[in-house]
Amino acid sequence: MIRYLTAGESHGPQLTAIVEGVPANMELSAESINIDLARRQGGYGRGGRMLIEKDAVEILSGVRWGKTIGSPITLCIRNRDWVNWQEKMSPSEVHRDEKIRVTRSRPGHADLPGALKYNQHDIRNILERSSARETAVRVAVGSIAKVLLNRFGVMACGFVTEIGGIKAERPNLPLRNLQEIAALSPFYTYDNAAESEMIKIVDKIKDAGDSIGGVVEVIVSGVPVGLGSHVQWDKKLDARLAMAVMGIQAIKGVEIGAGFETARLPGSKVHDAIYYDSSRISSGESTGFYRKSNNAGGVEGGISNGEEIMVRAAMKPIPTLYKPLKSVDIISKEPFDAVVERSDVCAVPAASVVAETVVAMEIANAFLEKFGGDSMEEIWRNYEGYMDYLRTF
Ligand code: EPS
Repeated sequence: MIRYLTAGESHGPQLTAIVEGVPANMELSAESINIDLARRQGGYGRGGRMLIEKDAVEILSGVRWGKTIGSPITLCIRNRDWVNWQEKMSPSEVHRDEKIRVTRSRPGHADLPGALKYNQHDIRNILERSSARETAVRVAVGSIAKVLLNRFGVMACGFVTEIGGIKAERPNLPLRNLQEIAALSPFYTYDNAAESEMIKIVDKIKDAGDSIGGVVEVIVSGVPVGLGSHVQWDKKLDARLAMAVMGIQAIKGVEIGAGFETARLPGSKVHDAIYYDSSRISSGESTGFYRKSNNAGGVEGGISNGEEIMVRAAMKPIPTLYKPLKSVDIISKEPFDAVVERSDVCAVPAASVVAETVVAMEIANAFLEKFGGDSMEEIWRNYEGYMDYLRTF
């Protein structure tokens, strides 16, 4: 199984991750990871910081001559803004300057609970790490998982499906086509009509000095039946996906398949009937069992059922507002109106890329749990053996 940790502050020198458990002999390049990093930086509604940063990953260990070697992979993304923060973020005592302390806690951020918890009287010591800047390196990590999954025909794609109440309709097209449409959309959505409404609402919100949230969706195709397990709560695939997605900054709700809608419908309209057609096996499927609907979102009893995995997440509006919100100074205890100099109006498109990559990491881990091996060749043998067995079931 793959495990990883990230480190780094938003205005520190770099973001770092150490990723252990990636099998040997997998082709991996910085260029392929950089494609996802660029996607995360794009999308309509980003603020001034994205004009400064141009994220590029450096691979510092674990890859040799274009292939993984089984050792921990170290990833690094340098912060270009660091040149402006070297003294303000210096690890050295000589640069201490109490005059630049941040004491005004911003509602909706980790500022106040973090300052109280860690006994910090400079909120910068909290906000630097709670910042969504950290998601850059999480995308780089998840991008490795995508490469692994792609080798086995598993594809994860993130989309924006709602901005400020404007909902996108999913066209009846294969995932590959949806991905192509979203790649050309400034909102990373598959519904062109909804997209123009989304642009209008973000412009309006920006002019009003406000911010706006939305819903992102990750669809994963090609996931074999049998990942995750019903036998223990923390082995359930849906539980693991929910944790990974909820771990993204500003996410306030997660649903699988029809999600909250299942609470409003009778069972006959919720559960997906099961059918069997043996000719599916001869046309390349691993099993003849199939469904005509997918309200379960590809997971039954915590186990993947062979249908598309579908995860959706609600992102709250970014809490840093140009429009002041009431708060209290942590030193003087005086009330003030929180003001900011720089923020994104809407980062939902970026969140769709982050969600895509963290979902890919969870699926990859469940995949390795089932088919695990130390090299890609060993995983292939395990995977093929299981597929052969499924076809004869
Ligand atoms: C963020 C605040 C902004 C965002 C940042 C997340 O940064 P700054 O304070 O430097 O203007 O741009 O997002 C990123 C830098 C990024 O790469 O996504 C925050 O407070 O979370």
